[in-house]
Amino acid sequence: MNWDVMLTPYSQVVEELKVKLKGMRAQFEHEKRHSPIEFITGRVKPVASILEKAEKRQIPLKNIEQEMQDIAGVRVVCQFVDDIYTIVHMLQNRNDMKILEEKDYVSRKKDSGYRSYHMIIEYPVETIDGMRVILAEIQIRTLAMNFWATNEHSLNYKYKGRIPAEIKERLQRAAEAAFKLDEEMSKIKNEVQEAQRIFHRK
Ligand code: 0O2
Ligand code: 0O2
Repeated sequence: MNWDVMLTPYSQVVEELKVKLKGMRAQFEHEKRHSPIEFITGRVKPVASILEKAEKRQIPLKNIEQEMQDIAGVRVVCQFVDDIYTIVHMLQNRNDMKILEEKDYVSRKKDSGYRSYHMIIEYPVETIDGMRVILAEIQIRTLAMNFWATNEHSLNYKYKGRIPAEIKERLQRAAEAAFKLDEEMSKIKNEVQEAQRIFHRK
């Protein structure tokens, strides 16, 4: 497989989605409204990770583009839990992507303690050989959820997916603490936003 050629449209998709999401943020800022988007990151899954996941899930290489949905991935990080659903609704109303699947791990966390809202989309991209429809994953989460997931991801990597029980327990507690933090911040959201508006005017 020529990975460079195969992955080119995927990086095009990641870049286009980042531009569009950043455009949404800029519009909120210009209108002096609270932006539900704090920042955006994106990546094309590295070839080694694609191969590893294909092996684990028993996906034949020829089916990868249909069956592996997160080769192109963008992550939208927000301040407040409400913002997640604001973004979800905005994405649901767009005409430039088709949502195939939604997983709400925000209201129902995974066993690991992971919280995030996932969307699998079909996104059309123009290539020199014509239009192609590419699968991509959008993850939407708060700063607190992101903090937790980033650390848990590193530990999973370190322990090759077999995190010791004691650390797992700590992660569960950390996940609860992150959730509490989101809840508390939601309660003072209006205060925080007013302060940010005043700060922005100056
Ligand atoms: P990119 O820009 O897509 O190549 P910005 O224009 O604000 O989105 P900038 O000015 O390039 O980004 O730099 P910044 O804000 O320092 O962020 C550098 C990268 O780190 C960006 O990813 C951010 O999305 C990401 N990032 C990670 N954590 C944070 C955070 O807590 N706050 C902010 N503002 N950014 C964070 P990209 O997409 O690779 O950058
Ligand atoms: P990477 O390294 O981030 O690319 P499922 O079949 O539902 O069990 P599936 O189809 O992979 O799993 O979808 P799911 O559960 O929505 O997860 C997709 C991605 O979400 C993962 O990609 C992770 O990025 C993130 N994710 C899911 N669960 C966890 C978790 O417990 N902890 C952390 N830190 N991230 C999680 P990859 O390909 O696994 O990994």
